[in-house]
Amino acid sequence: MDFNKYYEDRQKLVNTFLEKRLEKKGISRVDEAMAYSLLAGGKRIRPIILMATADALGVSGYNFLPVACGLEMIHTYSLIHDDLPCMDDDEYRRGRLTNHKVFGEALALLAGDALLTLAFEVMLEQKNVPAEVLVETVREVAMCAGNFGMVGGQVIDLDSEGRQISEEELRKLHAGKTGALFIAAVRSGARLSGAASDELLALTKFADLLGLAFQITDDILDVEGDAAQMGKAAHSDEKKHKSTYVTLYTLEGAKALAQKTVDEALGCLEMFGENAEALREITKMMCGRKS
Ligand code: GRG
Repeated sequence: MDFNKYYEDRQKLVNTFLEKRLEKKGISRVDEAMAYSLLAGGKRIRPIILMATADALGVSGYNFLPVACGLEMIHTYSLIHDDLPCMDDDEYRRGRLTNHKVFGEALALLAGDALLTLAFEVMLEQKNVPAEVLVETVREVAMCAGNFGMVGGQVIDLDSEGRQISEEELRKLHAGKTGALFIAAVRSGARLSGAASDELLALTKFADLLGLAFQITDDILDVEGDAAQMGKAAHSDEKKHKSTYVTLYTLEGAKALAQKTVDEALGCLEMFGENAEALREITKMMCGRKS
């Protein structure tokens, strides 16, 4: 398959959907702050994973843009809040100044809140799926985004600053902070496509391993990127005294673990045959693998 074209086509569709949806204005200037971050590029990985999961089940992922784009709104809200001074205090995101640097802290906070709530409005605009399937899908997305998932993981992250944590804690941290939205993307795509229970099970395992492999790769790239830039192996998370897969296993150990995890993730897709080609390519792209 021409994966670059596959990815670009879907990226364009997501961008167009998001732009159009934001044309419907609210009653205040918060709309500008929402659009600033939501339309600032971004790889759109989560919505594309949702669509590729539907494709793996033989259903066109194009059908599920509202739910897919809702996930991107939730992701963008989390980035805006994560960048705030009370969290990571970042200056740049997606190649431009962070939301609070441009609009101030109060408006950035509210832009994140409004994106989170708009996400649920947009997801519930999804047509052509049975109401009970949509309700269950959106309920699961909510769970993945909140204290059982992304927010919970972020809090574990805050609590782990300045100390080494165990592998178990690190796994829980990332399973929540990063992994939960990947699980939401895959399970939403699967549910909306009418997946059978064995398919849902295999895809959930795949999503869990994908999130883990993505995080290990991110930790490796963080070290290698900083080492290349500064000629030494002290990287940003290490400087903040955070535990990473590299601090836990060494660089070589983390690379071996990443490879094993990617292989296991790809193994979960075997039952879907050729239809899962896009999901395989996405996995390799996210985990820096050539083949
Ligand atoms: C504030 C509730 C709350 C949660 C924050 C997403 C997050 C949780 C923190 C962001 C910091 C971070 C590095 C998280 C790990 C996940 C990750 C690599 C996010 C970036 O996602 P990409 O690569 O970014 O998909 P784009 O910009 O392409 O969408």
